Order: sequence, then structure tokens, then C-alpha cells
Amino acid sequence: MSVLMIGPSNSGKSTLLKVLSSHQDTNASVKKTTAEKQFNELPPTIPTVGTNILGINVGKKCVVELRELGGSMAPIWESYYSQSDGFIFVVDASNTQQISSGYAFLKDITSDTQNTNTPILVLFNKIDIPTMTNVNEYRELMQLEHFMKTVSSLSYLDTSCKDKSGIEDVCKWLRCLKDVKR
Ligand SMILES: Nc1nc2c(ncn2[C@@H]2O[C@H](COP(=O)(O)OP(=O)(O)OP(=O)(O)O)[C@@H](O)[C@H]2O)c(=O)[nH]1
Ligand SMILES: [Mg+2]
Repeated sequence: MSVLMIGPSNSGKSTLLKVLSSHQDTNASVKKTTAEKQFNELPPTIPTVGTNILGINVGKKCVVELRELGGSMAPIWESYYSQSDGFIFVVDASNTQQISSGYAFLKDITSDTQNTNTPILVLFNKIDIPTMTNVNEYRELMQLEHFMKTVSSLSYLDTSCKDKSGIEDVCKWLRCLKDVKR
């Protein structure tokens, strides 16, 4: 199974991949460094030109391949839609300047008929950063309610790669994906 991870540049997709990878290792009893444990350090990343891929074990003999495409590659995201069994769409909830591009990208994804039955998880990331606009207002401005009414397979979570909130719920969503009939 393959999940496409897309969203505006700098929203935290590569970071999330690394966090999910280490979350998986932690569950497999690989020891975390003291810095990781004590300071909630973010793993280093650079803007993605091309793709990053991570395999996540979601059950016996079942691996989900998570494929990140950088925000700068938005013009070609579409060419990966047909190979995808799910989408994780990441926005930076601390950056109100991303609301309109987030809305426009999500509209493109949901209005493409190839994606009608494909589950979409929208992540409001970086909720550890204090902002003037809270995450509920951000959702309203992005018209998420409208998307949820029109696309039944769309859900959302609030996440932080820094303090790891929501990360286990992302893993749960990935585990449930294998049971979804498309
Ligand atoms: N505070 C905070 N910073 C984050 C979080 N997630 C990512 N970042 C930071 O956001 C910046 C961009 O992260 P990336 O993961 O490279 O962003 P990206 O979405 O992969 O960007 P592109 O590949 O260019 O599309 C980095 O400085 C990260 O450390 C988070 O949850 N909280
Ligand atoms: Mg990236």
C-alpha cells in the first residue's frame, strides 16, 4: 500500500517522516538519545526536491509505503495520485500565510475524480508554536468543514513533530487504512 504525503513547502512533511520512523523504532525498543528525550529536538531536514520514502509496519506482513513529495513539486503531485491508496496532507498551522494555498491544494486533490474514494488525512502540524490564530480558526478559514461535508473519507488531526502530539493517532490512521475498501 502506498500513501502520498503532500502539502505546502515547509509544513513539516520530511520532519514527520523522520518522527514516524523513530516512533516505529521506539516501539521496537530502539533507545532514544538523551537529547531526543529531554529537549524534544526536531530532526534536521532540507527542502525536498524529489521524494522521500519510508516503510511503516502496520500489521503482520503489511507495510505502508509513505512517499513525501516536496511542496516545490506541487505541479507534478497529480501524476502520483493514481498509485496512491491514501493521502496525508500536511499544513503548517502556525503559518496563516499558508491557509489560501492549503485550501487551493486541498480543493485540487478532492475535486480530482481519481481520488473520490481515497482516504485523506489532513494534519494541522506545528501546534506547539503559539499563534494569534488558533487551530480551530485556522480550520474555519481553510473551510475544512466544507471539505468534510463533500468528501466522506476526509479526516483531520492536530500534530506536533516537536512534542509528538498526535503522532500515535497518525500511526493508528495508517493501521486502519489497510481495512478500507476503495
Ligand atoms: N516547531 C515545530 N517545527 C516543526 C514541526 N515540524 C516541522 N518543523 C520545522 O519546520 C521546518 C520545515 O520542515 P520540513 O519537514 O523540512 O518541511 P517539508 O514540508 O518537508 O518542506 P518541503 O520538503 O520543502 O515541502 C523545519 O525547520 C522543521 O524543523 C513541528 O511540529 N513543530
Ligand atoms: Mg520535505
